[in-house]
Amino acid sequence: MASMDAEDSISRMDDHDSAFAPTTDDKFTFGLWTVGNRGRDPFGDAVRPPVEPTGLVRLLAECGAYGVNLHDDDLVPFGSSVSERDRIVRDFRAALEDHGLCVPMATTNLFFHPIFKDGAFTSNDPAVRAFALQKTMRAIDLGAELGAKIYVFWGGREGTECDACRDPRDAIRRFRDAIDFLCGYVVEQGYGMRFALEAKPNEPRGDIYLPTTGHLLHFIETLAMPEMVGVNPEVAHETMAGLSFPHAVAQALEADKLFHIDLNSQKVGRYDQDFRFASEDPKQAFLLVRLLEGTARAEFGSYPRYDGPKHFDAHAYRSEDEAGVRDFARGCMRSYKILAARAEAFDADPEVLDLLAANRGDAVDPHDGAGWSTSRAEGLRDLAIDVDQVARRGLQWERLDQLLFEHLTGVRG
Ligand code: GLT
Ligand code: MN
Ligand code: MN
Repeated sequence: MASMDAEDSISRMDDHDSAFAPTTDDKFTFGLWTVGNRGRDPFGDAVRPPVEPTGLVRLLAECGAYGVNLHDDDLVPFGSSVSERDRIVRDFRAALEDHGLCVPMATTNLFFHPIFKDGAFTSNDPAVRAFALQKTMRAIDLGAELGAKIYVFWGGREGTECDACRDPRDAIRRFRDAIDFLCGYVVEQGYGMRFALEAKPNEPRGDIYLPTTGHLLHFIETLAMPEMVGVNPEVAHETMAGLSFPHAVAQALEADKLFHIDLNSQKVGRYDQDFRFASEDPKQAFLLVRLLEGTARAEFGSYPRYDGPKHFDAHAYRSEDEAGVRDFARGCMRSYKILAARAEAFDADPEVLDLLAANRGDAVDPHDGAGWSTSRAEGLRDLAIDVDQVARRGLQWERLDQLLFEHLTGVRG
């Protein structure tokens, strides 16, 4: 009898585990710079040995990832000859093929080389701006060769410590000129790529221009080809700014601009921590996954599931060796899937549905949500609303939030 119980519990564990195993449909991706991160920080040297890009492809495939993203320099070291480049790309493509991984996103390293010490596209120096464009055109060619359909722009050095050095309007104008030019390049080459801009408020600069996803969403509308450009919000970056990440993502989704997403975890008020997904902020992560998976029943129908790649832009703690890097990568994907299951259960809970339905208030304006009309204005002028009665009503969001906690912790559902 005892052994039956043991067998049962093992098979239940297997079922449970396979429910959270990553599949191609999840589109989970990692950057070469994430699993390849060697743990160097401003105060200490690398703690892990370097791993070749082909080795990282193998590691990711073994962990169950769908794709791998890269900066130009992650794959082809800065200053490589054309023949070295071609050999590296050939070997990398062979590794992708062998392990069944794709490259959904590529980007340019416009922050590491000393030439970018005071910006790339926004630098005051025309030679720096020209070099940044030249490097990006080559990196876009590399991305296209590897099949990338999303191209990310993270302006890590596009900022300042000494604000008197340029008018921030010049920086914005120069950044616009660069993106407009590169949109033209992609169209002319016929690459069929879309751009995703990534905001960060500071680090490595004192202040970075266009510091949040909201700033970028407006900036995009001022571009020559706004339809080609969306955003790549990152959990850590919006959290560093003290803002709600799910709200930033919701605004991007609502505007049809969520082209890509960088998932990780972050404590408010710290340096860019890039921790394993959901490790620091399980409630925010739950709300984010709920939003991306579209489990919430919307008031006027339902919102679609986000279908793009889910990129873990994070890295293992500095305490880890290669086995720890695998724990980190598996943990990111597993936590996402656990939260997706929890969100599904929360949104199917009859008590949750009742609370949401019961606390919408009574319909009073027959044209609610219909925007402006003269007749609506006239109707609203004459509408009798029992202000005291409406104001008195308790909404039960305490109960709803407690239910969320209980689903999140697995106590319920
Ligand atoms: C860098 C940064 C990330 C960006 C990458 C893309 S590079 O690691 O911290 O947030 O997404 O350039
Ligand atoms: Mn990022
Ligand atoms: Mn980050």
